[in-house]
Amino acid sequence: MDENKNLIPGNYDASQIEVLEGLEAVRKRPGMYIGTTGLDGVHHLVWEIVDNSIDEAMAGYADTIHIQIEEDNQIRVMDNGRGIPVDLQHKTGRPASETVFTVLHAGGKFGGGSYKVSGGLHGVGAAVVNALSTFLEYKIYKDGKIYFQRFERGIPMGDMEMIGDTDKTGTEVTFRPDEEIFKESIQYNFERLRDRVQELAYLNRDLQIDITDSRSDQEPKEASYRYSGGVKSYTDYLNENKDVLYAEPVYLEDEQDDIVVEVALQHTTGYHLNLLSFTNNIRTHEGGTHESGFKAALTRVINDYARKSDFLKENDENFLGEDVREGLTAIISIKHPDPQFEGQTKTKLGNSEARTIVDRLFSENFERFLMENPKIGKLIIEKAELASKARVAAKRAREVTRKKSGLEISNLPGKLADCSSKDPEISELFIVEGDSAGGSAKQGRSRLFQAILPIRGKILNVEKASLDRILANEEIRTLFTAMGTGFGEEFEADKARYHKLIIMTDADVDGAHIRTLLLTLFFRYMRPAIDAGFIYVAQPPLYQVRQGKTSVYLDSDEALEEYLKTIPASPKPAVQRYKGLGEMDADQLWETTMDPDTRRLTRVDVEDAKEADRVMTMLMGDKVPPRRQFIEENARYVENIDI
Ligand code: TSJ
Repeated sequence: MDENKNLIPGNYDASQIEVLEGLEAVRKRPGMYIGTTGLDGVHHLVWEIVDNSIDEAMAGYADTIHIQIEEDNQIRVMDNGRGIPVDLQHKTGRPASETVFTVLHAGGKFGGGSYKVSGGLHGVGAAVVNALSTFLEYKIYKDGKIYFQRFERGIPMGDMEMIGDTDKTGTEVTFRPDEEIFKESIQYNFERLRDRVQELAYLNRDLQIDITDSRSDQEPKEASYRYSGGVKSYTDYLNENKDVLYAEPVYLEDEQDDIVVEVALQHTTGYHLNLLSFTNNIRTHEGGTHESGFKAALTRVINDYARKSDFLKENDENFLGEDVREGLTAIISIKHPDPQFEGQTKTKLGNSEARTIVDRLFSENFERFLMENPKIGKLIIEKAELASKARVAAKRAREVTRKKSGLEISNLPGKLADCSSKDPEISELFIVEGDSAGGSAKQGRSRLFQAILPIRGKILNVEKASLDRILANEEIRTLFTAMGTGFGEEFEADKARYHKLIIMTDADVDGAHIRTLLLTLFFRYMRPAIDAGFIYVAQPPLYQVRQGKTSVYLDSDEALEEYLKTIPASPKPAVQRYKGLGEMDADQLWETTMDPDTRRLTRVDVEDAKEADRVMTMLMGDKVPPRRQFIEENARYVENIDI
């Protein structure tokens, strides 16, 4: 092709100057287009490109996508779709494909072709990726030919060229994020990209997506996904380690006015709702019309079915939504030509017709499913029935707890040694394992702002227990009453009587187990307290070394070994290993673990609590194989664990 026709240098016209100005704007304010210039921004570029291939697949023209991370963090995305149109456009005289990569917001709406449904909160287009890359090259396989063009920092290095023949069709784009823009790092996190690739494969049934990582400074990695069950397979995956009420997830699907809805659901024997909703492959964290339609329709159809099949008698009350959702895992995926995203984080679907179509899907298909599968219908209803009974019992128990949870000390549990301060900001509640450590803690504490609640043995495992049983547990009731916050959905963080809740357990496996149990409890029923940063773990030492008049506390075998190397051989150091907090006297406990000037506390974040919850689910769930595997892998650490 003719050199002089290049955008740069020479042959400027108004539209080409506009193009250059557009690219310059993107490089000047990258944050405006992709949010951040951290690693998230780098990953954003990848999804920006991959979304186009997903769109082609959703339109039914592609079924395979490859993503290759290559040397120097260049990345290649390929699909076997129709290939981006290459025809010359009247207005600009440029090939449509060049426009895609140089004009902001041109993607998908050129060359006459545009998609009904398009992925992406992203959707800022390939031109933004191009502008923020040191280089970008495309190869288009189309009509028996291969077309090629290269850009550097968004600027064409030549016209599109025909470089060969082919019998394939598809699009291949290779680019490298510009470290002048992404100053933190352009090192992709393979695992993060892989997890989203897997999610995309679940959300787009039968679409094959491969991802490989062949950067020479890392281990080679690869993953490949294709699910013929789509969101139904996703539900299976989410329930992999759980006990399910019926073997196969229920799958429902409908299409109307170019809106596609898919729902998969399966009840487990657990107590928690796990509901994931998506619109055009984007997770709708804040829910919206599709989710509320789902909840309303599920409740209505199950109640209707329970009446028709005489499970609910004339005078029985209807099940509430929370009853039919207890232990439910569900995925709602909707593909919509014109989604309206609302809410704080723009992850709430606003389209009212989404509610209508989900509602219809349930009225027609779920009702029929229950009629045709009465055994499953019975299991679902029996589960709802148990849930509703537990709900009524819990309400009664809660009323009792609430009456007892006034702020007057006279109403507080007897085992609690409260502090004298009434100022939550400075007040601390130590939850201490065992009566003897509890005794030392009560003696050693600063009574002004430190309260002590000893708990005995292992508290009830919250994973296996329903709400009414959790509340019936003495130890747990005491804890919630002492905190003054209520719990679960009625939790009120601003009622907290202490802004530090400190878990103080032994530095052994049993201590770790009790800590895991407590964190699981907080994760499930006091989540806002974790978010508010109220939960801490105390770090008691493992060793005390005395030599002459000096005494030093140490945390680990390694620290002990290191320390012993640094001190003189005589007089002979005396090493004491604390098996439990109970072995420390009141002064030692104060000095090592409770005194704000010398103690070490670790604040618990949601990730810590989530991990505890995950371990707990595995250890305590009814499924034996994952539990056995975990115990085998961690035999060294869990030899004493009592499960
Ligand atoms: F974003 C992008 F441009 F960089 C990009 C686009 C990157 C990658 C990896 C793939 C794609 C892409 C685009 N794959 N498939 C398509 N298809 C079209 O653009 C296309 C093809 C044909 C027609 C038509 O109406 O004939 C319409 C379109 C939108």
